[in-house]
Amino acid sequence: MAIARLCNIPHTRVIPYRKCTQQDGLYKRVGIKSPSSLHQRREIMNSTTPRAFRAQHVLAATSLLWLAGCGGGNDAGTAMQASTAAQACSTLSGKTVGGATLTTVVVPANGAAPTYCKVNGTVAPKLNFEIRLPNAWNGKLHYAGGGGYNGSIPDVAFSINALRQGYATASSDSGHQGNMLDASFALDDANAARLFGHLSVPTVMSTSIETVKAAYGQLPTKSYYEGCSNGGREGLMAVQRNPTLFDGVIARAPAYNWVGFMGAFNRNAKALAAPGGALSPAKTALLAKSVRDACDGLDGIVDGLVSNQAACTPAAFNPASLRCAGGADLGDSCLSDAQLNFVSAWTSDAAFDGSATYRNAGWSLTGNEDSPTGLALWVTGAGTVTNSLQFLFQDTTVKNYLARNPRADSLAYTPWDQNVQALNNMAVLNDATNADIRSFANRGAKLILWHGSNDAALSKNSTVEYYNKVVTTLGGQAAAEAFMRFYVAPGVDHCAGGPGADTADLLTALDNWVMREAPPGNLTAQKLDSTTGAVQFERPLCQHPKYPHYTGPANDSQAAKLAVNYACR
Ligand SMILES: [Ca+2]
Repeated sequence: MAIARLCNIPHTRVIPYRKCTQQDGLYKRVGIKSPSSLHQRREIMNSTTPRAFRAQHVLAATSLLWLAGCGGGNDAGTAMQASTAAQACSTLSGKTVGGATLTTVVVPANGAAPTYCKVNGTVAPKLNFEIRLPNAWNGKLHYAGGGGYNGSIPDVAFSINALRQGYATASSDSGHQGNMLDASFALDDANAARLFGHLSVPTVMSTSIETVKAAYGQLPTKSYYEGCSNGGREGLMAVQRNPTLFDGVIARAPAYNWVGFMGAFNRNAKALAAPGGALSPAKTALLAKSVRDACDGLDGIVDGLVSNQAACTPAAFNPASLRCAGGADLGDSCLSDAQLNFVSAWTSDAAFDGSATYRNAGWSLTGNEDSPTGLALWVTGAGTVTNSLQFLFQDTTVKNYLARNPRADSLAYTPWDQNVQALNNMAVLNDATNADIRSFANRGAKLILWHGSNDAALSKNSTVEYYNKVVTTLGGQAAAEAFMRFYVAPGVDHCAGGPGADTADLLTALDNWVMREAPPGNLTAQKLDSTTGAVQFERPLCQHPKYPHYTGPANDSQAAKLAVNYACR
């Protein structure tokens, strides 16, 4: 899921840019209270990088392989070879590729965004795509995935990093038009539901490959994908169902277990909606501080980040220690039994009838529950659960996939697995839970997983589960490491933001792996100033299950900012 779509910034954002405008768009469109009224807006905006700068750091990525039999405009591939964006636009204007008539416009350089040729078209009946062609093509194709329930073409911000490196980049609205929180397309448009679930990426890839060939006279040499949230799911879906489509995939915070996490969203919302269950910002701050007090130093430095999350066990911090005397709500210094019931639901696994894959791993306590783009935005609604994104996502899912009734009350839809056939139908469309990805691995393709440890939208622990299942299915760690990496970014929120270091160039790491057989090891992540783009601090981006442990001099704030003073343990 991703916030991005609302402000027309794909959710896939790469580690670096932000939700800035996204948040604005989100709240506007959904009509819920803006973070400003929740005392969050300033912090959200502060955590955002300017658009131009943002673009510079996008990770996105993608690219493609040809899908034989798809698309196929009869004049594709016959064009003159373009060498600049203007020439590409001239070559492609008015052409028909895969049945889609192309319109083109040269978009001049703007800030960090280079000049590019913007190519638009529609695969009938209404799958809108956009392909961006740089001035100097590097021969490769990049695909930037969507966010939430999609519904609009991801903003160019998610393609700028790739464009600057010379990639042709592609994106789509996945076959319906609307806001990212609205699944009504799935109620009565089976084709749109299939496109959203798993068909839009291979369809658009086919058209994109033909378009690239028409522009440059040759097929892309490599194709990469990158997406976050639903975009991460789309990437894993391609790995599982179209294993020849990409040479490399970056799946960040993947929403791969759609049935399971939507069920967990429903359970979280019910716990918060129960009498006395609402969690106010003050209570959330109490919880976060209590976790930090117990666990911040377990990674060698008290820096506001609980990087050694695995050590922050109930023995180190037990939420029950915050219980109000007698269990009733006695104010901001304690949690009532109803509020502790929510914490229990939040942190425990959920499993549903119908399949062993209909499950969700509970969220860890992180010490950063008070991040403005964390629990308040996604789960508690700052005390009003119906304002939260989890509530809104599960609500539209109940209405349009499960109850199939636009007037259904999602909080009264109990239990979540009352209609296993409905769960099965949604899983066939949207679940990317298959861990047998040998077809992808055996071709030599590469997969990079990434998840922020303070992700309040999608549980990092669910990605851990998928990673572990793949390791088991592929026959062990060595076989898995031959084609897969998994990085966890401490203190980073959903896709980006939060107090942790959220910026890393995964696209370059992937490309070096694919092109030069240089497997990525531990990487370096940065936290950038939202205004100037200056590096505020850095941390190692460790391969799971390692975390960055401080090894530098004590009480040295400058040393604490440098990745070299941490070791992945
Ligand atoms: Ca720490």
